[in-house]
Amino acid sequence: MTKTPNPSIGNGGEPHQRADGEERVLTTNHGVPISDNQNSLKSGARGPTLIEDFVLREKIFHFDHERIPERIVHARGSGAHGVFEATDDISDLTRAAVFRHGEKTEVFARFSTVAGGSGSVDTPRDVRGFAVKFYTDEGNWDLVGNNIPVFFIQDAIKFPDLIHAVKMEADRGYPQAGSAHDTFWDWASLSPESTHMLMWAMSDRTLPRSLRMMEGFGIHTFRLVNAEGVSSFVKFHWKPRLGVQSTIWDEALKLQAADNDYHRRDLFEAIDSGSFPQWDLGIQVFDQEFADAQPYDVLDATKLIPEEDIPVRLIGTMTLNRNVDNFFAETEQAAFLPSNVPPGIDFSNDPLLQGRLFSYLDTQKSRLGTTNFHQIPINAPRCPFGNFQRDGMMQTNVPNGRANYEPNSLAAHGEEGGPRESMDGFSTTNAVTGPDEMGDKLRVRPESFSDHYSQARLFYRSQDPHEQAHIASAFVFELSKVGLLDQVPPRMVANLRNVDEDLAKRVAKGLGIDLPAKAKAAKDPVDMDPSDALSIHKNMKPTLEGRAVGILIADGTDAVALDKLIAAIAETKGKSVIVAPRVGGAKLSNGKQRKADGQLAGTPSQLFDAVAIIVSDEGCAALMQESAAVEFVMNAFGHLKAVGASEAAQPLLDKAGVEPDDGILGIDGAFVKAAAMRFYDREPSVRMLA
Ligand code: HDD
Repeated sequence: MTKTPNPSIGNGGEPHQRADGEERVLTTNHGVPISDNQNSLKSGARGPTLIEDFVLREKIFHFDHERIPERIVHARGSGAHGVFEATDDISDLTRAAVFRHGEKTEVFARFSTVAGGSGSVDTPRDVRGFAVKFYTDEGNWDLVGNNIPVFFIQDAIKFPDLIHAVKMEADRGYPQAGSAHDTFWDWASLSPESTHMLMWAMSDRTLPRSLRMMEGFGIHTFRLVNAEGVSSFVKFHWKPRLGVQSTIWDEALKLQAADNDYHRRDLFEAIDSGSFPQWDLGIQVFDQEFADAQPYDVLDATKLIPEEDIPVRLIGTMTLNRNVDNFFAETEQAAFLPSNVPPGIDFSNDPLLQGRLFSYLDTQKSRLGTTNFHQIPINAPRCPFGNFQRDGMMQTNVPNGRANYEPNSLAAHGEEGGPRESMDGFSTTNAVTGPDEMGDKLRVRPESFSDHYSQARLFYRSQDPHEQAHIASAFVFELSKVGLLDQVPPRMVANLRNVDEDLAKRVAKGLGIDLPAKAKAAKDPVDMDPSDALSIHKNMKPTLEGRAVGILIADGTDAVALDKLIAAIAETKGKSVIVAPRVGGAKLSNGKQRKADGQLAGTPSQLFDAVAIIVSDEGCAALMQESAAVEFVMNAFGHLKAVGASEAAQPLLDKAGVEPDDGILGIDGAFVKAAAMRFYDREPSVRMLA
């Protein structure tokens, strides 16, 4: 379905005011043509600048105000436009137009880190935001989630404390974009409800390989409401078509040095090259009877519903197919509000969600400066919209007539009476369905929210041994950065004893502390059946699609072998990136110069999913003198990647400490297959894990 232009937008309904390349006269903001934009107006060639110079003053005045407050959380983000197509008929569950079978809806998605400022790096250990704005025919729906299906806290009133604790410390202004510091772990160790989320945060989920390879989750229980007003509970999931993939910690650290914009660049370049990332939207639908039968509360955002209990039903696909034209106008000014729901989607009483319904509307006023932020093109609905709200800062609408109140009878006099309420409009579902959902005013946490450890245990025990080792090691690393507060690491380990004794022992050993007494749990944890869906490794997609192989060449590289490898990689939809010691590339065996995509010194192997080294004896000898070449191979090996090498490259592999295993191959089909995988069994030979 094509969308009609929105007459409420100041630029005549075009969602974007594009600046095209046609030659136009440079003017002031008020349209006065400018004859000299390079020199300010002075009294004499070397004299003082005149205040009369409105060209200078306007230019500097505007520049002085070009920044707006960054988001208090999720300040660093990357966005893209796309389309959502509903692929299943769920009209029995919801009347939302966005889910009409075959319906196509424009979307804007923004992915973010949480703790760092807008200029921070892309690859810290951090949760990723996964926010999608659907411009539906019935108004905007914002699904503002994360790449992890649970959250740190159960009640919105704790959010400012969580965020103050995790962001840079108040007095010293560091660390930026990381949780490995005193205040975060002080707070976390005193907040047992965060334990489940901490297990996810310490897993490789917080080290995504690409924004295109992350799952997304709406987290809260929401409601779907059908045309008869009957509601069902629902949890939303995004499943990436490229599979879920993460980096490992050492790789993430080195990525920070290699490319601060690793994820932003990856997303932009993928879309730019026509390789459009896709996610399937899935739902877990359940009723009150199911909710009542669970050992956890579905209104508690620190809990998930195992996919083995309620399978995820795929109902649509999102394709991101257009980069933003302007980062500030679109990505920075995008305002997401969990309170944006169209008819057919509704909230539950999850107290975290309820608090969010207020916070996001409120924050936009301080970030974007006006209650009219919804008129900014990236935020404006694509369907017609209007009401009797008027005026305010930066009002860009020019409503006609006298109708700015309601009810009115102006139409009876032939005047414009304005919009009317609709019987089909949003109506709130009767929210009282479960026990304790109405009654006395109480400032309490329900008893059903008191089990903080069972699902943390479920998550840990659902991981494979490599993933468990990564979690234990991440706890050790993070807690090792707690500098001044000696009481914090033992207190955290005391909590972990409720999750898994072995995990607690590994962390204590890694920290070199005695195993503390087990923390008293508000409710004793129970063993749940492990869920394979929670593991990345058990669900790895063996594909090179969307991935890149770095091919290191040097003078004398076999031209035929190189072309053959590039063709084989392209066949699997992978990308080849040629790396050479010099910017100009290398002279191949056929005497021809082959241009490189990246110079070795600035293109380390952490940027790739696998590496190949195709060199002659002469080329290998030259690379042996380059520490960057040795590190290229050493890090690929250390980051558990496939390494394909021509025979002549062996001395370089030896110098880099590469030992034979299933991932160390020649330059052939077996390498291309292996390039899509990671070799976790290699890890104990390259680093000591907890
Ligand atoms: Fe939040 C931004 C996700 C709890 C208050 N949040 C923000 C963004 C994402 C999330 C993805 C960035 C949106 C964008 O790209 O602009 N937040 C979550 C999730 C939560 C959550 C998945 C729990 C399930 N948030 C949460 C609570 C509060 C907030 C409990 C406050 C009570 N969040 C905010 C905020 C932000 C925000 C301060 C900062 C910028 C913005 O809203 O627009 O209002």
